[in-house]
This record gives sequence, structure tokens and C-alpha cells, in this order.
Amino acid sequence: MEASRIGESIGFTLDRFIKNNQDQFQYANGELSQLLRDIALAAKVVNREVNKAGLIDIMGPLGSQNMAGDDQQKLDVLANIRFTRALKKGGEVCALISEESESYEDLNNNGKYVIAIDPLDGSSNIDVNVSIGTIFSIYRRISKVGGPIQQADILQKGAEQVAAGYILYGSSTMMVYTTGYGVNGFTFEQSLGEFFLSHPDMQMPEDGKIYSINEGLANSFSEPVKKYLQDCKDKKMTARYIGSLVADFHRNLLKGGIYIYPSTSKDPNGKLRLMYECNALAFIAEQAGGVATDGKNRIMDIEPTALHQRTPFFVGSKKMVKLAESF
Ligand code: AHM
Ligand code: MG
Repeated sequence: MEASRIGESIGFTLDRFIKNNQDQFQYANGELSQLLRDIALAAKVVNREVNKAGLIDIMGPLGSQNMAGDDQQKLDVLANIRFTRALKKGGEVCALISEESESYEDLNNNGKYVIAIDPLDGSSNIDVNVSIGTIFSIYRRISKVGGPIQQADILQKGAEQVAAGYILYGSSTMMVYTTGYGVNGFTFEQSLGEFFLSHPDMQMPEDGKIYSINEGLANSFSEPVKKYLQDCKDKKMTARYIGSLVADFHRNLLKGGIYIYPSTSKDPNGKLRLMYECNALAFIAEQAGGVATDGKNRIMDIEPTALHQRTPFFVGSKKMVKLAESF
């Protein structure tokens, strides 16, 4: 180690960062901060489970399916249990919407927040040691605290999010979140068991060279999407597709790029879920200077009508998404 680095500060912990920035939040009385800390704690537990995958019997399919008909993996179910438990104990959340459950779950009638979460996205990558992620959106409850949950609490559009983020279980584990004042990224330091601020005020490059899409499905894309892809090839852009939304998004956030999951002839609304996959990433993208649309409309302006509603998704660097839209 260089002499000048001896005694160097190891930086801000997530906890301290949340506390220091609490006043930015218009209803600042510590509850949203506590909620973010609960999420971080559950993330540490899930991170531990993800790292153990392969050593103990937690990989592979559970033999059941979630409501969308996807095969549930053991780790999906485990992550759902971990996040639900942490948020229930924390007490700040009245209702939890999860990819893993058909209906929302009542957690605490006195909670002021509603959360929509995909506890472990990219399940097909679990067994092969490829990055996976957790995605979350947080809303303020609309109905009176203490009373029953209303439909209006649950089906809020993305523009109403008060915070959103993701955890990426990758070559290192990161938590990236926004409360509407920019985007900050924290890297997990295993030996200390803490997230540290590693990526302050993240900005998505205005333009980029990476396009991320499952091109194996190209025959079933619409003509404009096919033309846009041809344009990417004509410009000799770089194709990168992990098939793990958080990882693909995170790379494009850092390097500049576009992620597309368009409508296909089989799935006219694409594959991704508005409430717990697209809205959170749209909020983060916009806060970092990027754009998120369904090809025509801003993702965060879509009024949800169902918990598990799907939407085509175009997200990434501003110029790239605008160009894709122009096709
Ligand atoms: P999941 O919620 O069942 O894990 O599916 C979502 C995942 C995303 O992470 C990823 O971007 C996409 O599905 C990949 O889909 P495909 O295999 O059709 O390309
Ligand atoms: Mg998912």
C-alpha cells in the first residue's frame, strides 16, 4: 500500500448516507430511511444465500410456478421470504406487491408505504453463476393510515414513486437507489458487512454504443424494432445481453446503452412487469439523465390496471432511446 493511503477513510456507509440525506425527503421523519435500511439488511441476507448457492441445496427449480406461470426457483422463493420478513418486522410498509405472489400482502396497517418488489430477477441465471438482482419501488400510501388498504394505494403509477432501487448480486454486490434527488450506488464490503458509497451521483451517458435485446426473438418483433436493430448493426454497435435485467441495466447505466424488451407476436405487451421491474428502473434512469418508454409513452406515466401488468420496455441513454422511438 502506498504510504499516502495509510489511514485513508473507507468512506460513507449506506446507513450514514441515508441519515445525512433524510432531510431531502419532504415527509422526513425517518420512516422511509428505516425502510431503505430494512431493504439493505434483507439484501445482505439474500446476498449470503446467493453466495452459498451450489454449496447447499438451494439451487434449481422448486417444482412450482408463480402466478405468471414461470417456474419458481428455490432462491426466488427464499428471497421473497427474506424481503417480506424484513419489511414486516420493520413496520413501515402496509402492503407488499411481489412478483412471487398473485395478490398483494398486508404487512402492517400502520405502515405509510407500499412496496412493489421483484425479490430475485433473472432466475434462469441462478444455476449458472450469472448476475441476478432485486428490484423495488416504494410509494406513499394514499388511504388513511390504520384503515384497510385501498386499490388506489396499490395501483399507483411510476411517477408517484418516492424511492426506487435495485440490488445487483454480481462480481460484487451493489445497491443503487434514488429518492428523487439523483442516483447513488453502494458496494457491499463483505468483511465489514456494510454497503459503502462507491458511485455517488450516477449519470447515464447521454449516448452509447451498447444495445441489449434478445435477438433470438427478432422474427417476432415489429418492423420498426427490426429496423432499429438493423441501424445498430449498420453503425457497428456492440450487442450485450445477459438476460438478467438488473445486470443489463446497470452496465448500460455506467457505460451508456439501450435495453429493449419489445412487444413480440406472442407477447404483445412484452415480458417485463410494469410495477416491480420497469417503474423502478425508469425512475433511476430518469434521475441519472436517461429515458424510459414503452416505445411511445413515458413508462412512469402508465396508469397500472393490474398488479402483474406487462409493458414493452425501452430504457437507457437519452439519445439512443429517442432514436429508437423515432423508428
Ligand atoms: P424473470 O422475472 O422471470 O426472472 O424474468 C425477467 C428476466 C429479465 O431479467 C430479463 O431481462 C428477461 O427476463 C430475459 O428474458 P428473455 O429470456 O426472454 O430474453
Ligand atoms: Mg423478474
